[in-house]
Amino acid sequence: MIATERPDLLLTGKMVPVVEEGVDKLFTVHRLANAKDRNAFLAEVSPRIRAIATGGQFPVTAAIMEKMPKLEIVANFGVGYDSVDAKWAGAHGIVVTNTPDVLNDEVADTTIALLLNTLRELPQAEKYLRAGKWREKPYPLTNTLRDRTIGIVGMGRIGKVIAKRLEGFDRPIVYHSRKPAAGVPYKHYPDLVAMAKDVDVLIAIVPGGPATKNMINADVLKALGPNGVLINVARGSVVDEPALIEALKNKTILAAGLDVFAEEPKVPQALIDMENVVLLPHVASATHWTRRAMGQLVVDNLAAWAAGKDPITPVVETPWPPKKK
Ligand code: NAP
Ligand code: 8YV
Repeated sequence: MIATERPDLLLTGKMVPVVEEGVDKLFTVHRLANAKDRNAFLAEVSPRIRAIATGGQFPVTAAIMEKMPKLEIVANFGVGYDSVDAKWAGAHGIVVTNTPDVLNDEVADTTIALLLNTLRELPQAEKYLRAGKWREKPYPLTNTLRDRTIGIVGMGRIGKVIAKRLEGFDRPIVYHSRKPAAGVPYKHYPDLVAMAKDVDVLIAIVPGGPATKNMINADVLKALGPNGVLINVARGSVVDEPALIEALKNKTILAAGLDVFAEEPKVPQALIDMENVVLLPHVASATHWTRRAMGQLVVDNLAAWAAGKDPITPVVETPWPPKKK
């Protein structure tokens, strides 16, 4: 990029202030959120777009990118970039960046909170108190973490931090991933059903996308069994949602704590109506501190590219420097 030029950037939705303000300093920003007719807006700006800042609410598909012949970078707000067709981008010389590591602690904290809330029914108990029912009789006794083995599905950046926190609970920890993770002391299961048979808690923290779609299916839930608890902080697509609803209804498993859903922000009424679930609106990283850090990394990636430097956190599908278009 030429230093004095302000490249055209598409902002696909409303973002945290650090991104909104950061991109305004460097780019000519085209805000899709302000468009009355999104298709007409995209048709008009696409030929000029050289950079996209996006946050998962707008799928950055091959069809979108191929209308942008000048596109060079897609900066994703979030470590998971399953809403960006990174493979297509990589094959067309476009770099995709994400926001790894800066959210590990927050997501791990939320995962532990969701696990304990699911087992100890703390949201339900609070609702009970507010409804004045405590004056009638004590809240019933609940399940516990005390007698459980925990299986983590995904032992990457966040899975490792979750495991570190869980060590403080003195419970056995095992994990599933395609390859054993270097340097971790826990037992590795290459087979998810085999691990589900041996544990009482499954915590999902793998990427979304075709390779993990519905990997937690009816067979896995059956193997987890009637004392089993599923915690999903990964992506809704990782769990076969209808199979999960059936498993919760039929007591094939005991309970679930879910931060993510197949068709966000839609949550199946069947889940909302259930007592043995705790449901969160995709908030695992949603604090001012962490979202600011994620936003800063989006801006830093874009600024590095705009200054002709290497993007800071390119994803594996888009090696840097890029191949020619
Ligand atoms: P990461 O460092 O890339 O780790 C991913 C882990 O998943 C690795 O252990 C990987 O091991 C395993 N994995 C990948 N594909 C797999 C497959 N097909 N089968 C089994 N295991 C597989 O990613 P991270 O930074 O920990 O983030 C993980 C994901 O968490 C993100 O992609 C995002 O979707 C989700 N997330 C959600 C929230 C939220 O708000 N709820 C927040 C942050 C992240 P192998 O490659 O050896 O299989
Ligand atoms: C964000 C996430 O909520 O990083 C991720 O993969 O799922 C979350 O941290 C999301 O990306 C915001 O769009």
